[in-house]
Amino acid sequence: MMMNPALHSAALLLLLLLPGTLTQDPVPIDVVVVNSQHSTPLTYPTHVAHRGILISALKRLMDSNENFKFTYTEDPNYGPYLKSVNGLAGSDKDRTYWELLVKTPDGKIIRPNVGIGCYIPSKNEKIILKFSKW
Ligand code: B12
Repeated sequence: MMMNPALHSAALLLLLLLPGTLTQDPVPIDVVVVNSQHSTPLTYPTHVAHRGILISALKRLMDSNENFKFTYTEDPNYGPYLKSVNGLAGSDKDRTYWELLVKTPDGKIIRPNVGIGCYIPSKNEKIILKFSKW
């Protein structure tokens, strides 16, 4: 049986478009470390896979840049908890922690309601790791 010509060209178009839809470009982001003890924030340009989670970008950044390091603990309910950045750890005694903030390209600062294991960064976001008090 012959294929309908319109269907045939639609199928052909789909085949041509498929590689582009299957492979997605990495998403560029900045990781910004803010610690009031340092006057200027440190900015690390990096990237995350399309729809990838923040912790994977932080791990890749740590592997590729000796000036960035972080540690985390595993919470039984909420997953990875960001414990230290560049050698400075949050402490229950001092009521300090690394707060996760995000500056979107339009300049808004949001405080995600999930941690580094769940947050999915979008293109050109500044991921702010801010040493804070609670
Ligand atoms: C108090 C609290 C905090 C305090 C904890 C201080 C302390 N050591 O006691 C501080 C201010 C540090 C905090 C921080 C954050 N929190 Co909080 N926190 C809570 C809250 C209100 C109560 C937790 C509690 O004391 N439970 C009672 C104790 C007995 O149980 P527990 O299991 O031992 O509690 C521990 C965990 O909850 C852990 N914890 C607290 N927050 C978070 C967040 C993440 C991602 C992880 C892995 C662990 C964790 O700290 C508690 C004490 O050790 C809950 C909401 C709720 N009502 O449960 C949100 C909650 C757990 N936090 C939440 C979030 C999102 C955060 C932040 C990511 C916010 C941000 N954008 O910065 C950060 C963590 C950043 C990081 N460093 O990884 C979310 C987690 C949701 C999710 N699926 O990821 C919750 C559910 C609130 C919400 N938005 O709905 N948090």
